[in-house]
Parts: sequence; structure tokens; C-alpha cells
Amino acid sequence: MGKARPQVRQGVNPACDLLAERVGTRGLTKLAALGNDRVNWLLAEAIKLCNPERVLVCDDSAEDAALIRGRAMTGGEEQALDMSGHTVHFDGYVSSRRHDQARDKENTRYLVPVGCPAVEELNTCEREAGLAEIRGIMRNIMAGKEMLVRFFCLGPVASPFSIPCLQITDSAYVAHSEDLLYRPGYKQFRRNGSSAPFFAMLHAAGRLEQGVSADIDHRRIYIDIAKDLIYCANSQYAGNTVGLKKLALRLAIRQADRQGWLAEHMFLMGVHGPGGRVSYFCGAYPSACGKTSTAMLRGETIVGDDLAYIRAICGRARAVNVEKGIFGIIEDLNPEDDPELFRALTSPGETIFNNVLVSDGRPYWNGMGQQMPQQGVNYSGPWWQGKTDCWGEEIAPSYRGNARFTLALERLANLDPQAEQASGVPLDGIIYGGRDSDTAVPVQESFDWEHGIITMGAALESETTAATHGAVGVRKFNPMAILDFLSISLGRYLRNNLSFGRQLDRPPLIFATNYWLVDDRGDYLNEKRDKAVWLKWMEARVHGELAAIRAPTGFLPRYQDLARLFRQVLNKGYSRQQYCTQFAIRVPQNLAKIARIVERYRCLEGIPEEVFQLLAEQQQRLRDLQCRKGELVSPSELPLEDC
Ligand code: SPV
Ligand code: MN
Repeated sequence: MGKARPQVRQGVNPACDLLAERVGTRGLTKLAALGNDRVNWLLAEAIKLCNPERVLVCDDSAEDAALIRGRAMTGGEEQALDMSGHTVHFDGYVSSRRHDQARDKENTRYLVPVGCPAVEELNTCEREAGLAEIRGIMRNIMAGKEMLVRFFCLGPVASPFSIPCLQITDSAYVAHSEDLLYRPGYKQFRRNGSSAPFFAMLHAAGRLEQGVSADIDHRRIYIDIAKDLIYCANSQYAGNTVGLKKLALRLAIRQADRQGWLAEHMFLMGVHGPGGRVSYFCGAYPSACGKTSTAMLRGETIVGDDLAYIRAICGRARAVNVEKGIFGIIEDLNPEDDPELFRALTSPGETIFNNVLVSDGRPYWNGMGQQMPQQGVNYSGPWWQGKTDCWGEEIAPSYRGNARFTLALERLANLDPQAEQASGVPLDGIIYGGRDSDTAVPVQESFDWEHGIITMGAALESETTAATHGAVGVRKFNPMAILDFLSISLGRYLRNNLSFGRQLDRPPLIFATNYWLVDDRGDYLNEKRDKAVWLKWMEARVHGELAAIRAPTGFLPRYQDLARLFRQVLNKGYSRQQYCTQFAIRVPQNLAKIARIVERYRCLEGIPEEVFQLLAEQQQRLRDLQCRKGELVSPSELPLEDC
């Protein structure tokens, strides 16, 4: 007689019988050990809906991770490259205008139950109608395929920050990516007990052609906020499918709103000061503004490059990296500017390359500092120089702007030793960084928490680059770089930010950076590496070590401090003239920016009154300065302020 099948506790849903039918004995044992009714119920519902042939339930073991990697290759979603551990994955591509290589904002919607007020800025749809649509799309979507069931943990495990997540997917590429990006969570589910809450994601890549999602016209990402449950169909691009990234961020923002903490689109890094001191900074930068390159600065240590949870613990802000890996933009990543990442990407170890050019078993990307081969294989299939798509548009060798890589942070020598600290790291500073050719100075500090949240975070804008579609140099309003991911109203989100700092004994200082100022000829006023100096200045400021200059927009560095830091950090001269050009207050541009931001906020409901008040005060300070000193005011004409 065969061994008895492990008993999965069955909820009221008769579909639970399906578990016993489709899940193998090993999987049932894993589910039984969790004894979590909601897991079983969701899984049974997913099986009933998607109708997979088999179900593989994974735990945190290396054996299961290896199985997933193997499935990604045998299923054709990834191909091995020559270097050990390296694979390539291509996302769907029909033409430059119809592809699966970016987040699909239009088809990402919140399902709002009838009777609940819809927030006007959010892309929503009525819940029952949305569920009916997505269920229609997902019915039988896994027929003949294997369903993969994974458990992860957002934030370090066994910590006040941990949020367990259940990922159900038919894509081994998605499951593999999540292994590199997130902490294993099966044990966390066990630890939390049978009724602890969790986020859940049901993803199906749908019909594949040559390993990529083919039905991208039916790509849908629906977020059932009432159930902390996300559906995603007919996509493989990680920004849509790796549910633990930006989709879980949306659920986390709602949870943080209920519980009084912050879920942010921010890097987290240690900046190293004198005597071995390390001060921790979070930073919010819209895409293509230098976010990862700041977090990866030579001589500093990285905790995370994309998402942070911040909680008030014993009167201080403490932060963790939500993830444990990087899904980073590969374009322009080169040995000179990004030595550590370049080393990791060119040495053996688990790495997934996305939408690069492959030639002779090696990955190539735009701006890597090497000659691009004239032919190879890329997202469009076999590729040759000059190949065009059906619109006659030239196909770039690697996907312009959004070719990416995925790797675990443990591969990097500059990983901060506190990265897995269960209580997080104490947060000393928050940086907001936009791409701005003519308005803000390279670095400045806010007068206080409210001033920083409003005039730096809530007023964040970024100019479009050639890497994005559409016109270049257009300023995009993107408060806290989080606009794409908000799941509550912007007014409510800002209010939460304001009150978070007010409850702290010592709130982090708030800074704004701008690496992108240009001169009249359009040449950058700063080198890429100058940001290392701005960080050291901020680090000294959080310890009250340097005096600063009071400008209408915030505190500016003094010349002598920067000149010393340029010498110390970069062994580079820094002239008074460079300083005066970079740190001059450009009054009309600053006033124009305030006018743009106020206009945006006037169109929205529920914006905290402080937003208008603090922007009006800043406007007044700028006008006063203009009356006294003119339109372009050198920092040498501004008053010095003690620490
Ligand atoms: C970003 O675009 O901010 C990313 C990549 O980090 S995505 O996963 O698409 O959000
Ligand atoms: Mn991001």
C-alpha cells in the first residue's frame, strides 16, 4: 500500500480538493506544514482558474531554487551564456511601438469595490467588472503548463519590517528573478503561523512564442486592494510580473498608510565619514537621474538600490532594503563609472541579462565601453546592424533605455555589512534627486523636515532623456519619484510623509541633488564623479560639522568645505568660479518651478495646506532676493549660517 497523502487543511472552498489532485506529495507536505488556510484557498482558486497541468510548490531550499533555474532554461525563457551562471532573457517585442519591455501603466489598475470612493489620480476600475475581465483572460491560461508556487519575504526575515508574500506564476524566469531579488519566505510563513496576513500575486506569462509572452494585447495587471492580491497576465517584463517589486510596493504603501510607516521608491546606502563612521541615506530619484550610480558610489556601501521601508523605532527613523538584489538598467554601465557592477556582470555568478545583444555567447549593451558586434541575437531575434522593424524604425542592438540585469547584492564587494540587520539601519538623511538642466544647485539641504518634504520631495521633477520615448528635456512632475506607484491619493501620501517626521526625536535631514546642470553650450557643469563630494558634504552636515549658507531654497555648502572635499575625495581641484557658477541661485527658474508645482497641486484634491504655504514662503524669499540682488545670485552674496 502507498504512503498516505499529507492532509492539507481544507477551508470551506471545495476547490481545495484540487490541491490534492494537482500538487505532488512533496508539495502537499510543504503546504501541510504551513497549515495556512488562505494559502491553500488562494492556490486552489488559482488552479481552478488557470488549470495548470502540474503544480510545483517550492520552499527555501537550494534544491528548489536549482529546479526553478533549470525550468527557466528547459522552458526556453532563458538561455545560458558562456560564462558560468549567466543567462539571457528576452521580453516580447513586435515593434518599437508594441512590446513588453516596460511597465504597462495604462493596463495597471486598482480594483475598487462599488461604494468605495475612487481616488481621481489612480487608474482604477470597478472591482467586479475587473475581476470578471481578468478571470476571463486567465481562464485556462496555464493549460498544459506547470504552476510554480513560491514564498518570499519583503524586508529582512524575522523583523518588524517583514511582509511575507506568496507568488504563483507559470514563468520560471519570473520565479528565478525573484530568487535573486527577494529573501526566501517559506520559513517566514511557518514562523508567522497559520493565519498571518501576506501579499499574494498570481501571474501568468500566457502563450509563449520563442519563450516570450505572445498575447501582449491582453496584458493586464489588476490589483485587488480589498484582498492584497495582484493578478498579472500576458507579460514577462519584470516591472509588470515580478509582483514583489512595484506591485507589492503599491500594497505596502496602503499598509504603511494604515500602520503609520513609509514604503518608498528609494535606494538605501551607507556613506562613510571620518573615523570609520557610517551614516545611512535613502534617496528617491526618478528613472535615469543617477539613482543606482549614487547607491553604488566607490568607497561607500550599498544596502539597496530601489525600494525601502522606513519605520519609526524608539524615536528614530530606521530603514531596510525591501529586496536583496538589483534589477538595474544596463545601458551605459561601464568599467570606469561602475567598476563594481561591471566586475559582477563580467565574472561568473548567477546573473540574468535582459534584452541585450548576444554574440558568441557573450552579452553586449549600449555604452558598455566596447565595440558592439555587427550582428548577433537580440530581443527582435537574429539582429544585424541596420535592421528595422515593421515601422521602418531602426532596431537598437540592445533595448534602448531599459535593457537590464538581475543579480543578488551578495555578489558585490560593496554590500553594507548591516544590510540584513533585522531592525534596519538608522536613517540620517533623505535625498531627492531630479534631472534639471537649469534650476536647482547641485546639492542643498532643507531648513527642516516639512520644508524638505514639500519643496524637495513633493516638488520633484525630472527632464526626459533620449532614453525614454517622446520629446527630450520635458519636465515631468514626479513627487518622491513615486507617482507611478501610488495606491492612495497624493495628498494623503504627502500628509503621511509630513506626520512621519514630526513624530521623530531626530528626523533625518533632507537634501536635494541635481547632477545635471548645464552651461550655455549644453555641457554639464559637473562630472559624474562629483556626486561623491556632495555625499560627503551631506554626511558631515548630518553630524553638525559644517556651517552652511542660507539661500531662499535651502542651505548651501560653503566654498572652502567643497574645495577641501574635492581634494580629499577625488584629488581634484575645485575653483571658486566653478563653485559660484554651480551654486548660484537662478531666481526666475526657481520661481517658474514653484509656479509649475503649485499649478499641479491646485488641480488635486486633499493636498495638505502646508504644501501651498511652504511653496508660497519660498516664492516670497526668492522674490525678496530678486529685489535685492537680481536674477542670478552668487552664493558669496548670501548670508552664512552656523550649523
Ligand atoms: C523603475 O523603473 O523604477 C524600476 C524598474 O526600478 S521597474 O521594475 O520596471 O519598476
Ligand atoms: Mn525603481
